[in-house]
Amino acid sequence: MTTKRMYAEPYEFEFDPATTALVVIDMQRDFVEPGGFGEALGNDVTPLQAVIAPCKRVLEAARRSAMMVIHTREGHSPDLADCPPSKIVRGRGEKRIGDPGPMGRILIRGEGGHDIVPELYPKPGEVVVDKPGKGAFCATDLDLILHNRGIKSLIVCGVTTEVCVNTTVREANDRGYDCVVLADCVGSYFPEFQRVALEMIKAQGGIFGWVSDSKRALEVIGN
Ligand code: C5J
Repeated sequence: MTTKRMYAEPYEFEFDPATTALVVIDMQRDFVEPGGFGEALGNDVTPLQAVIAPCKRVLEAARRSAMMVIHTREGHSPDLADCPPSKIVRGRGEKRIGDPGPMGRILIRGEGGHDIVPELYPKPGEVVVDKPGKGAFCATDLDLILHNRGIKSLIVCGVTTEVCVNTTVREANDRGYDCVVLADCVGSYFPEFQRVALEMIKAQGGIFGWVSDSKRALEVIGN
């Protein structure tokens, strides 16, 4: 066992790379690019694009060090059988899940918008978890996949900080995983939510986990 220590808040994040996975949450065109689900909900997607470059640096370091890499994608089957009706109507927007958009049907598996941005595209051998909800453990095999590989710690990147990142970290924490969230590798449409969502994770002695950043992570991953 090799113990590495990453500078983090509220205190150092200790992990063994052999039992750690990098989890890249929902870096899909539907959230990050114009014309997708994020924009259909009324958001300006440009703040999320800033996350791509630091995520890519961490992803490449994880690949070089042979760390387990998991990508998640939020979305639904074409018949919407796995989409709660409440999720479809929520927001009362003009464009809804399943409607046609410039990148195909919004948030539907197999459509262009549902796919991961080219810069962070999964390599063969990396796990891709398709999830119908915000949390990556809800109605997926993620816990089983992590258990089978002996994973105990998660380094978390992706979007959005207050929705799918926060939900997944909370789910993971309740299942006994130690999570560190890299602040510049997670993004929100709202600066205030970005700040508060990260505060919530590390508050009360790390009630849900730790917060660090890509620079600190790169200092220890693969070294
Ligand atoms: C949202 C997500 N924000 N991936 N999904 O609806 O955070």
